[in-house]
Amino acid sequence: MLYHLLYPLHTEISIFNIFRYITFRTIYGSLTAFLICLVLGPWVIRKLKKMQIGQHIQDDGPQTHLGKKGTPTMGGILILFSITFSTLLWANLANHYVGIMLLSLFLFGSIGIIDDYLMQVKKHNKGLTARGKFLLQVFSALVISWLIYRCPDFNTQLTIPFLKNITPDLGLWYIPFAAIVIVGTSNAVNLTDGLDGLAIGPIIIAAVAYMFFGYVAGHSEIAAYLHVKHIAACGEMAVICGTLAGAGLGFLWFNSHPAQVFMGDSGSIPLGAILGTVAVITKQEILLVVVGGLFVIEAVSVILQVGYFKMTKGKRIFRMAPLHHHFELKGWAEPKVIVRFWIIAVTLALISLSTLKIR
Ligand code: 57M
Repeated sequence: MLYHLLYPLHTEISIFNIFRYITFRTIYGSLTAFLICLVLGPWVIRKLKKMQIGQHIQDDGPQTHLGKKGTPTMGGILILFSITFSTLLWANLANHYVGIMLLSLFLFGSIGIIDDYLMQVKKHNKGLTARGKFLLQVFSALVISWLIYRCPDFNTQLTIPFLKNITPDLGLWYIPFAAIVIVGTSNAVNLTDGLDGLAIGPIIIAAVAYMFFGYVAGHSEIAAYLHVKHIAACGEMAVICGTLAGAGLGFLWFNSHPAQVFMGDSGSIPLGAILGTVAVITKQEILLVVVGGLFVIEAVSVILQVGYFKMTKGKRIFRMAPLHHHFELKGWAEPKVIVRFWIIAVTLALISLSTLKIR
């Protein structure tokens, strides 16, 4: 909004020229989202407590989690509001990719909110059924992928990390491929969200990495220098990733151990989905396996554990899946697991950024 309201005035008031710059809008977009979370956080937590939206803790998990009973959940709505408000304020709303990102946030946010609402407010045992939730995610992801596919400046070639000359063209198959990326990331983030700050930390880290990818792809000279496909409209992804990182930091203020609030499905499902969406738009879809490598590790630990458990009728590879529970049961203190997982996420993000140069 500020871009549309103030930038046109730059011919009379030259300082408004600054609203043209993506770097400026990214920084202030992230600060705005951060401040909204920080200021509204205590009020939202009080409201959630008043509405008795408190986490039920399963007693089959690590015993240390029993003390978390009643911690308000659904804090994701605070993140969703901050990202949306800040994006509306700082992004170029005429940019088609900005619209698609907001739609992705809305569709997946609605799935998460409905799930939490049924579980927390209606006290409906497990919220949406796993099948119902999955079908809604697939449908939403197909809509988003189709919209991206239709964008005139979007191509359906894959970017293979480290190999700049190999770019297989998926054509129409790009739509189901992109949908798998989006649904997969949404669910992997959801599985990771099981310790204080464990999911939001790597989300912030991945958002910062994609902020760079979006900026580079959107800048004709830098893109040419790094041999990255130039997509002018992609630059605005930096602004949105900035709002995601800022909102994430603001939420972490309250979600850091010992957490005063959990994000719930209202947070984990849409945040994973918009990471998947931005990876597709910036044409760094496959690299998401590295950028969000921590989410992949957590999801793979569940697949292996469940598969092995079924095959062997009750035997386990890990003490408990997802992997963070394994380390907890080995006796690591919760903050140690969290910070070590963050360290892995930062390392993976750095490796992924190096692909801009090594190719
Ligand atoms: C949701 N939810 C957390 C919170 C958060 C197939 C199976 C592996 C699925 C998996 C599962 O259900 N995962 C998805 C995980 C829960 O957090 C809530 O859920 C939201 C995210 N959707 O925002 O609202 C608990 O996590 C803890 N938490 C924190 N801090 C946070 O900031 O401490 C969350 C956020 C919260 C809180 O304790 O209550 C969760 O873990 O339930 N299932 C599992 O993860 C279960 N694993 C399991 O059964 N493993 C089996 C295999 C064979 C399937 C095994 O390894 O033996 C574990 N979860 C629980 N008990 N609660 C283990 C058993």
